Amino acid sequence: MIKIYFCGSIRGGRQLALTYARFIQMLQEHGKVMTEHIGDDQEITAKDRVLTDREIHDRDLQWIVESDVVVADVTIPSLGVGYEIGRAIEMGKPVLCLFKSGTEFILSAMIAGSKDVEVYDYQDPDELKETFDLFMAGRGLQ
Ligand code: 6IA
Repeated sequence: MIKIYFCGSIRGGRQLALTYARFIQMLQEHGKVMTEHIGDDQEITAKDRVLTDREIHDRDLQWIVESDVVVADVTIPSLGVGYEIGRAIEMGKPVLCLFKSGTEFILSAMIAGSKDVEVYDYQDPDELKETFDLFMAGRGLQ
């Protein structure tokens, strides 16, 4: 089973938490999602409040090392998500970025302009079902 690291904003803002939860559900059809908690506010506060920032950073980075692919919702600007994408690129991981159109947010040129990531716009998460199929299949991961 492939390992998928899903990135979504935490301290950057939680407005899209339900969208993250849907993406995680969809990705679970393809493999093990290392960061199931990103869609779940209660889980984040319950579990991660007992971890220090250093522990969160080191654990998450280790999960990226272990993952086959990284999928990031990049709609809400988040330092953590941007950092994870940069580290994943340096590790040579395939990175798929998802950007919700029609919001107040404008995607950073550092993501929109990177040749090392694929960016897909969506309005409803379910529109990206086929994209996930192709992305996973295209890398011979299924
Ligand atoms: O800068 P941000 O907080 O928005 O960064 C979010 C990204 O960093 C996510 O993709 C996560 O993988 C990672 N990350 C940041 N904070 C955490 C966290 N606990 N737990 C897991 N992953 C994290 C913070 C809990 C705290 C708000 C009580």
